[in-house]
This record gives sequence, structure tokens and C-alpha cells, in this order.
Amino acid sequence: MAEVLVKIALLLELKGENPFKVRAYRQGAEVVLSMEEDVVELAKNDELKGIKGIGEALREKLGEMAKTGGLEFYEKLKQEFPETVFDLFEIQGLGPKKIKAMYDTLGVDSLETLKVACEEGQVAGLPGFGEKTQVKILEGMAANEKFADRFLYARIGNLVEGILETLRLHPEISQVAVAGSYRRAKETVGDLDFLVATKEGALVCEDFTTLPQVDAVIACGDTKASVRLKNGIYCDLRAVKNAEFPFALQYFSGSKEHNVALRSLALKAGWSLNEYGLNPVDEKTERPEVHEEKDIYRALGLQFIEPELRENRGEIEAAAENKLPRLVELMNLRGTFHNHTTESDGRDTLEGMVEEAMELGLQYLGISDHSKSSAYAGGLNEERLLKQVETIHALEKTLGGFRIFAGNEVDILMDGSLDFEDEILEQLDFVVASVHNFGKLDEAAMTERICRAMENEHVTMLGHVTGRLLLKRDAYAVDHAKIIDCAAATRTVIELNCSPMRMDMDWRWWKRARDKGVLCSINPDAHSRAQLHNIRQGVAQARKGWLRREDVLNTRSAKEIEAFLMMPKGER
Ligand code: DGT
Ligand code: CA
Ligand code: CA
Ligand code: ZN
Repeated sequence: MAEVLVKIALLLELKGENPFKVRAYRQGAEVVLSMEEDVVELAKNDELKGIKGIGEALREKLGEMAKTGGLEFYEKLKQEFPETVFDLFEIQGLGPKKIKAMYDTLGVDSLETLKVACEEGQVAGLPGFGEKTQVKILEGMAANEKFADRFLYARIGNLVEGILETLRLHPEISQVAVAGSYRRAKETVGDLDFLVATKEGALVCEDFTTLPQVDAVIACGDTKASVRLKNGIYCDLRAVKNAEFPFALQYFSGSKEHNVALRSLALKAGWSLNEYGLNPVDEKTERPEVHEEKDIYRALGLQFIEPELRENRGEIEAAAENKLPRLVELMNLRGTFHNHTTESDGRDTLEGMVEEAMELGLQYLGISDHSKSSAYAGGLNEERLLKQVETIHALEKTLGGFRIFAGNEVDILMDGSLDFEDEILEQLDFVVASVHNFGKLDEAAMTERICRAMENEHVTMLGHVTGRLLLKRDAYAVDHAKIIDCAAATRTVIELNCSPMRMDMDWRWWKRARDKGVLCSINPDAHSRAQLHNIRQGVAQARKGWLRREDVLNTRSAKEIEAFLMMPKGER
């Protein structure tokens, strides 16, 4: 239902409808997504009245969708445009205004027609476009093609859990798991690899192909089925016998590089390891007892290696020496920093954000709205910021011990100076410093710019290190090693921004940071209540980066954080 509302908003925008109307649909979609109650059930029973953000027109439409499974208004609207226009909205840097202009004047209504129009130079000729915009659009399209076959880890959790739940209910299935890159919490996932233990492989494979999420069946046999789901992601299902399950789980969890290294270790011990078993290569060697995945690692003389670590980046050597880290867990988090409210570009109020954080079981929440240079995001000037600090302190008094840390996400300006003077910054509990406009800086200049910001006494942590948007926009070039060194020297925390498209700093750098004594803060960069929940996926990335509880700042209690923030930076 939310998706239909979003699509209506896009189409209305293309038609040049009243922006308020457009916003109502978009906001309605947000509300639907963030509601904890069963929206479909409520809509079916006409019980949506009084829910903030859903007006009468939307209420009726949600009701119709819930009751009939369709929406006449949307079907009619859709017919005015070809289905392919939706693809245009996926291109980075291309908003509804530009799409509408190209649609109206050039008849651009699909990726194909857009490409032709760009290549023929027609787009550059449109008023307000120009050569530069045309190049940007072509780059955006190329980026989309490059990333077209992968999905964001942090956006497919519900889908995967739903399928696992259904499989668990199947009477002929005794064990269920998801393997592959999803189990390893790779930041993007190519296809999904499900695994089940069953005696009835053919039946289970066939049933798998009839799941409601399935869009097309690619293959269906006795031990394997392949399908494409409605969101475009491909899924493999492998059906194995109970005794093979641990081996198959280990094998299909990968990574391939981890498996190759593990197999050569097994060979040295006289076994051949594959997806079916751990078999002696000659009669002299014994067959180890394996009931679960752990037993495979034990047989090879290894500690159990958590799936997130299985990338052949030293985990096998560490496991052999009993030196694997004890990885941080979601339940270790006591609070979280870097969150936005309606004061800048957040969609929920301060009160709403705090309420959600309390419901999540946290002890504290850091608020950091944008600073004045980020005008596009409604950044706060000095006056509004200081007023917000007062509001925060007043609200905090009513919360019975829950702490709100008053901060700001301060723009790092082009030369590495900050958007606020020190006498403003020192009135805040904490400061996240972030780059939001990239300029034409090369790697050295960007690195210097960021390092200069970290040298400021008031900068508690560095926000989204590379500005990457997974599957959309490449990182700006930075020298990670230098930034980590600078963070260590200045005692600046680095954030793990766990907004689904960011996951920035990347997991590949965290072990190095940790070893240099740099602290990580797992920050959702939440722009709504719902997005606070992204700390879950953030923890998965932190684990992938070998981080332990003690490496993560926001595993500390509110009291400890208070003390930490009071301390001069150099002594932290
Ligand atoms: P993806 O789907 O691109 O995000 O990445 P994965 O890791 O899920 O890769 P996928 O789906 O091709 O295969 C699942 C796992 O199966 C992979 O992680 C390791 C195992 N595997 C696949 N092909 C090979 C292979 O040629 N050799 C070995 N040792 N393992 C393989
Ligand atoms: Ca896969
Ligand atoms: Ca696969
Ligand atoms: Zn930001």
C-alpha cells in the first residue's frame, strides 16, 4: 500500500499537481510504513480515522486497497504514463521537476528514451539543464546499470525473515537457514541463498516456487529451485538431507574465498570438505562427528567463526590461535547519536524520536540536526540551534532519567573549517562533523579537509566518512588510512553511519581503526522514528568489521557517556 502511495506521488508530480497533494501521498506512505499496528486490518475495518498524517482522501484509498486489493484511482492514473517512467526516478540526481520537463518537451518516458535524448544532446539544450546536467544524468544512468543486479542488505531483512518464517511452517522441512552474502551481512547482496533440510526435496522445491513473493520461476528440480521475486531479487533454494545440512550451510554461506582456505586446511588434515560432508581422503583418517556447523570448525581445530567474519581476511588464522574477537551485539547498545528531527530535515519531532528511542530500550539519544550551510536540509543557524538546546534540556527534565544529548551535525566547509564558531560548539554536548558538499576535491585535499575538522577540540565524531550511497553514488575519494591515523591522534570517534545506503565507514576499515584505538559510534542518522531501528543492521556491519563491545562508544551507559563527553578530547 505504501508503494502505491509513493507511485501516486510520483505520477502526480509528473502531472504538475499541487505540491501539497503530492506531499500528502508521500507522507501517507511514510506513516503506513512506520505504523506498528496492522495497517491492512485497520484499513479494512475503516479504523484509520485519527491517525496523524493520513487524511480523508488517503483513508478512503487505503480502505479500497485493503478491501479489494486494487485502487481504481491509481489504475487510471497509471494509464496516462508508460510503466517505464518509474525507472527515471531511480537515477541519482534526477528529480521530478527535471523528469517532468524532459517528459513534456522531449517525450522522455523510459531509460531508453532518456539515453537517446542525452546522447543526441537534446537534454543539454533544455532551459535550466545544460551540458553539465546531461553528463550527470548519463553518469547516474551508468551507475544504475553497474549496480542493477545487487540489493541493499539493510532493506531486505523483512523479506528474508518472511520467507524463512514461511519455510519453517512447512511440514516436510526440518531445518531452515539463509546462507550466502546475506548471512555474512555483506552491505549489498546479489542473490539470496535459502537452505532447507527435508526428505521431500522435489515437493519442497515446488512449494517454494509458489510463495506469494515469487514473480517468475527460473528452475525447479529435486534438490534446487531458482526463482525471481517481485522486487527483482533472485533466490536459490537448496534442499538437502538432514545429515548434509551443516555442510551445505557452511558451504553456501561462503565466502568463496573463505571456503577455499578452509578446504585447503581440511586437506592438510586428510579430509576433503565440500557441501555434502567432510570425508577422509584415505582409510587412515577418521571421519569427524558433525551435527551442526560448529562441529566442522571444531574438527578443523578452529574456533567457531561467525558468518560476518568469513571473508578470508585473517579470520581462519585468528580462529586457529583462539584469538577471534567476541563481537558486539545489538543488545549491547545503550543509546545512539546522530539523529535528525523536524527542526531540520527529519520527519518526526524531537518528542517522537525520543519516544521511539525509549521504546527501543535505549537510555539516551543524541540529536544532531543539520547546520546552517545545509540550507537544502533546513539547517539550523546559531539562534535556532541554541534554542533547540534549551528545548532539549527542558524536555529531558520530564523524562525520568532518559538522557538526550544535544548536538549538531556540523558541516565541514570546503577548507576544513566548521559551520559554527567554537563558542557555539562548546555549548553542545557533542558534535558530529560531516562533509555534505564535495566540491571538486581530489583525494589529498578531501583527506586534509576532513583531518582539519577532526583537529577541532569540539568535534566528537566524524560523520559518514566517504559520503557513499550504496548502489547509487560512489564514495568521494579519501585516504582511509590517514583519516584513521588522524582520528587516533585527535581522539575523534568515527561513526558507522547505518543508514541503509551508507554503511559508512565501510566494514573493511574497522579492524584497522580498532587496532589503532579509534572508537566507533553506531549511528542510524535517523530522519524518522522508524529509521532508529537501523542500528540493528549497523551492528551487523560493526561485527563484520571485527568490532567488540568495548570498541563501540554507544555500548556505554548514559553515565559513562556523560563522563566521556565532559573529558577534554585529548584525554578520552
Ligand atoms: P552474492 O550472491 O553475489 O551476494 O554473493 P554470495 O556469497 O551469496 O555468492 P553466491 O550466491 O554466488 O554463492 C553462495 C555461496 O556458495 C558462496 O558464498 C560460496 C559458495 N560458492 C559458490 N560458488 C562457489 C565456488 O565456486 N567455490 C566455493 N568454494 N564456494 C562457492
Ligand atoms: Ca548469494
Ligand atoms: Ca546464489
Ligand atoms: Zn549527514
